[in-house]
Amino acid sequence: MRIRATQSLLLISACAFASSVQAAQWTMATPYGDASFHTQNTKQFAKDVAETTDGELTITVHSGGSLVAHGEIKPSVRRGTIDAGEVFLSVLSNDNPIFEVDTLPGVAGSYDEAFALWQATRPMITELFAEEGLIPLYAVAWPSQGIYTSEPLTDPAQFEGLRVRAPNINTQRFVSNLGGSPTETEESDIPTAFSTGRVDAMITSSSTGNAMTAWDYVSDYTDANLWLPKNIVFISQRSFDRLDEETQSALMDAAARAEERGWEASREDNQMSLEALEENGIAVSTPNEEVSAALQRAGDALFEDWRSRADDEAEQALSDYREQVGREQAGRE
Ligand code: PCA
Repeated sequence: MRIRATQSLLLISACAFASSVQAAQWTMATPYGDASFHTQNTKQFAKDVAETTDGELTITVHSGGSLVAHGEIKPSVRRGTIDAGEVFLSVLSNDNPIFEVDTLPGVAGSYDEAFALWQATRPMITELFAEEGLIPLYAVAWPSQGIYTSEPLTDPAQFEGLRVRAPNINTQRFVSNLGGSPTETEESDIPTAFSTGRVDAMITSSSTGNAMTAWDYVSDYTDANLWLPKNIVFISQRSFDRLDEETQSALMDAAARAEERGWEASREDNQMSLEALEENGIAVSTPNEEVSAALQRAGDALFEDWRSRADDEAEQALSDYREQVGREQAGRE
């Protein structure tokens, strides 16, 4: 009897040991800091995964570019150095113009349209990621992009020579089309870019303005509703294949919940951030007619440039989207 008890104890501890050996521990990198609702959502996703898999999969999220620089996140997941990553989707535009379709003015001007654009482009984006051994899990939009300046933006001539911080190549092109001088700067480098006098203005969202305490550097926010760009969260196919089926499906379920929660959080964060900007002395306004017309011209040129680079599949995804939301024109409405 005693011997049997000891044997079963041994058996139990052997099982516990085996399952702890099998439990997967993933590393994930995001360029955005803890003040961002994206990072908070992603950390919630990791928590959700750990809970719903009973610890079979734990994901440690390294935020603020602390582990891997933004440009290295996708290559690192591809190589298997890390298991998962989050990036600003449009920074991948050198790989394919479809990745920057969400940074074109006049394509999607509301959360509903931005979500429909994600649905229409998701199959193509998933295919392109699969070619690199990657699986997209979910994507979440930032609030719409606007312009931060250190004086009221009332005349398009103010763009002449203005050094504007932009988060991706397409936004840099947009700034050039306006006559400004663009600089690509990571979100986390915004305070330094302003305090060292490298930039005078920036294009980003209410959320990033708030998270980066824009009132320390600028006085005005022109809420121009330029576009609603997305972050995408993805994993390595190889890491995924090593999970058992139950864990895989818990992971995918948590990803679907993260997507839903993230879009909601984005709307809420937009409201909250606009209020925070105003409370801290930033004058928030919408563009006047002259500025609007200049933004429209710069946007049209940007769109033509995109078309000249996009392949048939990307064009098709865009026209599927347009058909779905009943939006014919490239122009802003
Ligand atoms: N914030 C990020 C991406 C878009 C946004 O609103 C940034 O400015 O870098």
